[in-house]
Amino acid sequence: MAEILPSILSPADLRGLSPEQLEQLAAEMRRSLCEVAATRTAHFASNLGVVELCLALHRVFDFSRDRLIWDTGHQIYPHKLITGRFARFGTIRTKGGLMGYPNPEESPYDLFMTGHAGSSVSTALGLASGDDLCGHGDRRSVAVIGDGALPSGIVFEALNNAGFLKKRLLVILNDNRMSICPRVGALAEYLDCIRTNPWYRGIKHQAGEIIKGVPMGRMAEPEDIARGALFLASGDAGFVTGQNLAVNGGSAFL
Ligand SMILES: Cc1ncc(C[n+]2csc(CCOP(=O)(O)OP(=O)(O)O)c2C)c(N)n1
Repeated sequence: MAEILPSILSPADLRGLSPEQLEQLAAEMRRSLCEVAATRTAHFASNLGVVELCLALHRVFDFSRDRLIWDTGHQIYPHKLITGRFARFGTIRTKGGLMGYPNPEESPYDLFMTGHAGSSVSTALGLASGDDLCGHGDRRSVAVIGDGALPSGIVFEALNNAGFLKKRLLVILNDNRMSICPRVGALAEYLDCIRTNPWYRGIKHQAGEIIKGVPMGRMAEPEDIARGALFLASGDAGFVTGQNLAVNGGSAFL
């Protein structure tokens, strides 16, 4: 029986939760996902893999003003659970029920109806550009994209454009080594290369050791936190685009 999840009517309700409560909430969200997947065909693994990421994003940003685009949109269930749709969550992917993808008619936290892979980066970049033009430069724009969608041509066009325009844009790569099937290709090999690079592994281990010594509640393993922090810390010297690209190995970071 979920105790915390029913009380999360909007992401603002996450703010008062302790690390332990957040951990419990993540478990309750996973249970809800399992209950749905037990009764119908639904996207499952991709949703289980972004529960902590979703909580972290909604804690750090205020998406009633900031912009969040989930690439493709098939991993949006945790986001739906904490943006006022828990009570109707049992109707997802049924006639007349919640959509299995973003739907602006359901919530102001879903900015566009999507389903095709690869459009998140250009959309988030467009939103950041529009916000700048309208004098809302304080709004942050975030795209979350999987390693399966990343090699899309339009993503590379958008990254190219983003590096040139130098907008305030955060692109989070959810690298779980899976697309619809195990991912293949040169970019996949490149990502594996980064992950196994001795320099990167060494510095991640060292940063993890430092984090272990810090007395604080955590939702993730110290090395996972270190991985997220390392890429977030890369700042303007960023990884691919000249912006920030955070790499998440499919589990929690921040
Ligand atoms: C243009 C387009 N081509 C193919 C698909 C089918 N498709 C659905 S999800 C997905 C990618 C899934 O992999 P990834 O982006 O790594 O996300 P994950 O499920 O691993 O979180 C694809 C190719 C699609 N939605 N749109």
